[in-house]
Amino acid sequence: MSLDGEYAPSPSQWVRDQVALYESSGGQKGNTLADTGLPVVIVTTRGNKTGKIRKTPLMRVEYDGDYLLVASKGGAPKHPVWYYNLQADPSNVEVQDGPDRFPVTVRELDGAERATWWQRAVAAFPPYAEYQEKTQRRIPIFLATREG
Ligand code: F42
Repeated sequence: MSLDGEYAPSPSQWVRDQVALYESSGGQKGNTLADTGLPVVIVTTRGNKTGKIRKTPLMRVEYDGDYLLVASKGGAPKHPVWYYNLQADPSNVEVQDGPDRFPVTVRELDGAERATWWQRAVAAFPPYAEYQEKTQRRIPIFLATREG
């Protein structure tokens, strides 16, 4: 499967603006979260209902070459819908980290592995802990490993 096709920008203006700046600058601009200065990656998926290309900025959580995708959505009561895109097609996902863009395969984490990676996520972006406090749902996290 590929990730060619019609790009459908986010309905959130600040999100689609960040994606546009990130991509147009080759990852040199728009690569941090506003006033935090903390690094951001762009995750590309295929919409599991429309088949359109979706691009989602996420906080950069990286360890030993692997990345973690945290479906926090600020602690909202429902998962972000990109969660369902990952579930539907876990081996058809791309990550852009600064200038580097590469295909990954994702899998949702559970158990001890999840606990280890959740610590790494909170270390990279402490508000994740507050978001989890804020919602009854368990925030899903996906390990993204490079292909090949
Ligand atoms: N969100 C996080 O969850 N975690 C983060 O670490 C994070 C960091 C971050 C940093 C910078 C920034 O600018 C944004 C950041 N966000 C972070 C917000 C993130 O980029 C998303 O905006 C947020 O997680 C919500 O994701 P969402 O996929 O729920 O977005 C909605 C608003 C959306 O785009 N909806 C579209 C629409 O038209 O309403 C549909 C999107 C879609 O994928 N549709 C699928 C399709 O088939 O096309 C169907 C999906 C389905 O099954 O319903």
